Amino acid sequence: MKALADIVGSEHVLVDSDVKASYETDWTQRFTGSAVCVVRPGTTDEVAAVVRACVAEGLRITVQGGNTGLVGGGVPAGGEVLMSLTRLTALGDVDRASSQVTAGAGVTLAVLQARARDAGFDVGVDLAARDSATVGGLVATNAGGIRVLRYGSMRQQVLGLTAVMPDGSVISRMAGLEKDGTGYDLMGLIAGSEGTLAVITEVRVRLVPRYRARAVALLAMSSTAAAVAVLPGLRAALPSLAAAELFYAPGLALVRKHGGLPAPFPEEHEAYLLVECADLTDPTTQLVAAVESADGLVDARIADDASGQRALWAYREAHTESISAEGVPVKLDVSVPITSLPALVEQLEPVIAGVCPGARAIVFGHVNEGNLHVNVLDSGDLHEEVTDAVLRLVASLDGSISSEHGVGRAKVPWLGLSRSSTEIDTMRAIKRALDPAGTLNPGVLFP
Ligand code: 2HG
Ligand code: ZN
Repeated sequence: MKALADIVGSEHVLVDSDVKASYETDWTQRFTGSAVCVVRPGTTDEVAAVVRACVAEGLRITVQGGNTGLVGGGVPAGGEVLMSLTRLTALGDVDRASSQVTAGAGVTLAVLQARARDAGFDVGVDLAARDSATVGGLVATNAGGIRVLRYGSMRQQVLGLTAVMPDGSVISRMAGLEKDGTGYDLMGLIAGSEGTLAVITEVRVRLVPRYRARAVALLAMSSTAAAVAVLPGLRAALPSLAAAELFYAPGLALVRKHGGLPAPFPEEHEAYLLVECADLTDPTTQLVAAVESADGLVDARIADDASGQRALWAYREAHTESISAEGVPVKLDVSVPITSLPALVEQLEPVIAGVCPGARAIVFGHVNEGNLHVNVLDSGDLHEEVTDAVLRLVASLDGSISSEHGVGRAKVPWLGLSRSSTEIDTMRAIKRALDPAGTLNPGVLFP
């Protein structure tokens, strides 16, 4: 501890159990583990020195950003040094010539968005945890969110990284080169590696144009299949399409209960599709024209002003918090080929009821990517059985057991459902090559 205090200052080494506690449990309250201490470096050099000091002591490190991850990847298994990166808040000016900005790993998404928007740009990734989720965590988990349809996931926004390797050496490629054909894509490898290969301390982020003119529609659809079928037409007719989100009556009921929100429609419907367009000029007319003749459309609400749009988005964005207000859910973030989405939705309930009759499934997600967030409440001590049943169903439909939240600790035993043994061996070989001592994020990703 003395060695760490010498590097970061004793005020940034937390050993008191009350002070450590908030770092040791994840946002969902499902995952918890005790750290020998929490260390809060403030620069890349300090991160590198902390890593070297831990290696010298034979200590392992759990890396944490905003602690908004939902698979337990940012909390220790037990006995690690927990390295929190929230003090890495340096944020550069927007570089207009390249449409890029440099952000420290601890900058929150909301702060990054504000910096981009002040300069007439925007960030290509957005998600409900924007006020706490950090740039480093977003890259480390290759976060997705509500704009993937238009701009891709976080990895696609990364044009440069500074990262501390497991031996304390530093890789820094921050020139923001749009093209770089010099060998292996190390940045792409580190992005999405869930802190198992390197500690990201700084990111060169791609910015996108800021489109102020927005239109949001909440569509009541006759079925999941209808919601899926409407998408190709929307994508073709609306180059300004920026989001397409799916939810159902049980989730809507929880959001209304906990948020005190009015019913969006006089009647309950099979499926709800929230669509947003963003453009230089008002996209409302095009959006209305594109949706009005859609098969399976039962009712619709369109909002062309900011407060109406926020009100419609609240039905979708308040899902996570409303579910947690009911209890600690089993969170299963999965994706299937889009054509299999209706089959997945149809089979979820009977499959869950088969292993845990009293459980309640709240399902919502990002329809364009075939990405559903299956949240299961009231599963008692059957969360492993529920997880197993749902992930096997997903695998049977050629899906992925983790779409955008990562594997973390939560899904380690099921990795083999989505990755072949050759793939897992290859990933292990990379891990061994870069981190032979297993210093970074033990217990995450690999068994
Ligand atoms: C979202 O899409 C997040 O809102 C959270 O990925 C999903 O709470 C969840 O299960
Ligand atoms: Zn999501």
